[in-house]
Amino acid sequence: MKKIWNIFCRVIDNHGDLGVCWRLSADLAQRGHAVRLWVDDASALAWMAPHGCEGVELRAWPNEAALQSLAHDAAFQVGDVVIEAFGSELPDAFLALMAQGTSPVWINLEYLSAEGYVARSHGLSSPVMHGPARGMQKWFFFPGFTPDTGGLLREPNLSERQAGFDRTAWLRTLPLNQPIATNERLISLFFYEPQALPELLTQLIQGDAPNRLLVAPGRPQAALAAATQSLDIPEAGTGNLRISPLPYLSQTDFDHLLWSCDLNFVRGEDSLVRALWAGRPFVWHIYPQDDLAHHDKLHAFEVALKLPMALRKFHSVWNGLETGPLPALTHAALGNWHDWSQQVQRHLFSQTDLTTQLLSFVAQKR
Ligand code: TRH
Repeated sequence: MKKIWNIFCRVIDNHGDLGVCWRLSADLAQRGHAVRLWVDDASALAWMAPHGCEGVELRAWPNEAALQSLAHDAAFQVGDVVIEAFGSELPDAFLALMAQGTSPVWINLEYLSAEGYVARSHGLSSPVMHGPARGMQKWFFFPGFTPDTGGLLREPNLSERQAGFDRTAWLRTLPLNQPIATNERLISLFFYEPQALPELLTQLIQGDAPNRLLVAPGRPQAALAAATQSLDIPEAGTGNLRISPLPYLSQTDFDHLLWSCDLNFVRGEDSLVRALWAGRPFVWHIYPQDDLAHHDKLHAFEVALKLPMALRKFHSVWNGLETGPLPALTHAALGNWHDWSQQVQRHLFSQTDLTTQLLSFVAQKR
């Protein structure tokens, strides 16, 4: 049955908070639900989702005046579900609206991790003892990589889209500074500022095949410019390395990029999941935390998905947990990582996706 969902998203930094919330909103809408996405900074949607999505209503994060007018609007109903993404803390006046009449199912959607606490905490609730939502329950929903967690976002038509994808035609649509040659190994770059970047470039310059880097805008392009400068090489590459900056792509085209490359460097949360669905070799730059909590998170991920040894080593160096050298990106290594990526893709595809699980969860709680 069609439900009304409210998803609350605060953009902390980077693009992952909005990226995940948008994907979830669009997935729910495509399954026939009505979604209000409340965001404090929706500017990145101009490139992430330039055409919007039918069924998703974009709303500004409600300020005092907006909340007052909602409270006086007899036609406004909170609806069936409220999702507080990543502990985004709902305004008190909205909590007061939720407490009126039949309360919605209130869910805190957490960050993705393979650590043990995820399965232990997934689906637990916490009763609210104070404030305008006193007496209500808040449920904790944890995405994860195993069936005892909330799973991963994967829209129902994903394999169909992948089966119908024309790589050559799509690559031709990219506005590149130099055309791609047929024998080039394509590598997408989306990361923060990995210290091993100059070492990677040096390795690719001397590599066993011509390499083309397709570099995402923002921090990746800035980090790459700093690295080429430190190595004193041209920005467009040298030796077996060619470098092409990319514009921001829509989420749909970002998927296409990951499906087209022989190796994807991804980061954060959402691009990691999309790299897993691509079934191609990838290296993850994990979001760094000041207390180094990301070290355990990376380790748990490596264990959960049984990364091949050389790929684990690559991740340790890439994420600054070990010093170099980076394992060589040879044809043989990439072939081995490719086989592993395909296995992981199949394995994760066999599990129930996050939105399907969320729908059953809400149906049980309401
Ligand atoms: O941008 P991120 O580093 O976001 C991070 C993580 O989510 C992290 O866990 C969180 O704590 C932090 O933000 C605040 O990486 P992520 O998660 O991959 O999000 C990037 C989004 O941007 C993803 O939805 C893909 C999208 N994207 C495009 O749609 N087009 C593009 O061209 C690019 C480069 C990205």
